[in-house]
Amino acid sequence: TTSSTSPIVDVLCVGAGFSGLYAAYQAAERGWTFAGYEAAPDVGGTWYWNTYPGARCDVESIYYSYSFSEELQQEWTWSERFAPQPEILSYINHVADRFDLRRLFRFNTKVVAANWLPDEHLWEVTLDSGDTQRGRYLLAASGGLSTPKDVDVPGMENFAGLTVSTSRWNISLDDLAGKRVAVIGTGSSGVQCIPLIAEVAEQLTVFQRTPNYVFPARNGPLHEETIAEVKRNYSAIREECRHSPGGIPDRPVTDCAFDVSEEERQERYERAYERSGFLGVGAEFADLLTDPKANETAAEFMRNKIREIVHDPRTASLLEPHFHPLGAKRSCFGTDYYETFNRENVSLISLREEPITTMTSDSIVTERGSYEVDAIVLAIGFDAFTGPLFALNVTTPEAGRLQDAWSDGVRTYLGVMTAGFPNFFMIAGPQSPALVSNVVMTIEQAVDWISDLITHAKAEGGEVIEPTTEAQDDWVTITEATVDQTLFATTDSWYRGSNVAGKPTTFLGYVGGVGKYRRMCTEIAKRGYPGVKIGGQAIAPGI
Ligand code: NA7
Repeated sequence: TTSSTSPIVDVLCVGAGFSGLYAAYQAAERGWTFAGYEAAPDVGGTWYWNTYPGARCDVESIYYSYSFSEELQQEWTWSERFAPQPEILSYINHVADRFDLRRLFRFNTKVVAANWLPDEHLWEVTLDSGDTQRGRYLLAASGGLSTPKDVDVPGMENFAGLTVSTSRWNISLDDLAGKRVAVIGTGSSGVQCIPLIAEVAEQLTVFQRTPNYVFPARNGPLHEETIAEVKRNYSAIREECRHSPGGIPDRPVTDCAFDVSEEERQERYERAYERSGFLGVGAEFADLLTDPKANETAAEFMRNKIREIVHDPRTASLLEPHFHPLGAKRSCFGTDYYETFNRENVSLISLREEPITTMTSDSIVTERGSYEVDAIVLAIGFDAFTGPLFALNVTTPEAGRLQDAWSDGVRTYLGVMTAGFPNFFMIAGPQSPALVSNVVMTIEQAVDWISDLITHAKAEGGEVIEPTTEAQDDWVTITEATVDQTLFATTDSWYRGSNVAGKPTTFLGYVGGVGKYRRMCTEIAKRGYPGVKIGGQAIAPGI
């Protein structure tokens, strides 16, 4: 069929990960009809797909979880400081069942187009089956790190051995046992899977383009007393997270790297290195992300650690990050990452010394040599934030497609809406704090704010919601001015779209802090949403 006779719904939603499920929960709470679509066979979003060995969250599990239900946070118990992917996925499944949200989604179903019908004030989504569905509001809960980057490794199509991507992992670790394996990419995904693949592979060759800063994750079981303590104080902890810079409890530092002696600096880095996590080395002084010289002291501390851990001096020097400031590109948290390079069966190739020129059916060919392998693991990252949004082909007759409207870079109001696309909302979208925060906090805040705005508009009798161009321009200026003060602005990374060829450079997040952002959004709501046009008298019956 090319059309459907399903009744018009209030909310159309793409994605059944953390964002989509909470959006469904809020819709149900508010009595709105909801039609959700999910490409995967089940809930989970990025945690459904990223099942590679070692996949885990590097935000601590007690924070990286929903805060909206006291019962939920009391009944669920995390087993480790950093939850492994299977545990996060079972948590998401638990939430879906507990709040009866699964019925609100159609699985194995992709939204391939979304068109605004200006006369009806409705969105019409087209599904990969050809079916269509109409609804008043369109929520993109499609995630920031959900569209894998296109494979841009030369000659990949020639390779006849086993190929697997971390973001679409579909083999078992055993399938790599006794094989000569290559891993291409050393971001968080590569860093997490490399030590585990090394344990089973006959030979592992890591192809590294840019060495990153890898902190020891210091993962471990969560002790009963810790859990009891957290549960006793959960609502206070969550409140602290909501008003913190990163969506995790803060550890404020006000002094700068050169305010203290060299000796004290080293001691503090050591303690931070032991503590690890996002409040570790990279957050030890207030100026590490703004002053390159200060940053260099932390960077050099990490390089020393690498030289201490890795026995072979040449391998150690290739692993030393020299190409970007610490933290300006997403830092990684590993377990035995550098130690893995001391294994007999592991070697490291620097793609800066010898770029890949092509592949043959059984080898990776670089400018210096040829490496025979049985399997290639791609850990090359994502087309972050805009990839998943553009895949929806969101279109209005006036503004055209979202990707055309944003051809010179992303433009949003609060990372939530964009001018020219009425009733279209992004949850944890580009230019929101999602990028550099505990994203679950950002998701809850966004869903609450969007839902309140819709409630407000309904009460006003308006059903068309759109930000003004002026408010949007202001927000873009704020996000740029905020990031321009930091080393993020000058470092190539997926944060700025520089990992995807041809992607316009827009810093994809707001780095002013989760707490500050929340205050701004709350204030805007209190003032009756000045920046947002609410119009369109109700014309469709029944909603
Ligand atoms: P990332 O962090 O984007 O890492 C991708 C890695 O792959 C990185 O080391 C890249 O090197 C490398 N890469 C990408 N393309 C190529 C090609 N063509 N050839 C060789 N090497 C390549 O993705 P992850 O999946 O690890 O992590 C994404 C986020 O998920 C992470 O930040 C957390 O927030 C969770 P480069 O640095 O570009 O030189």
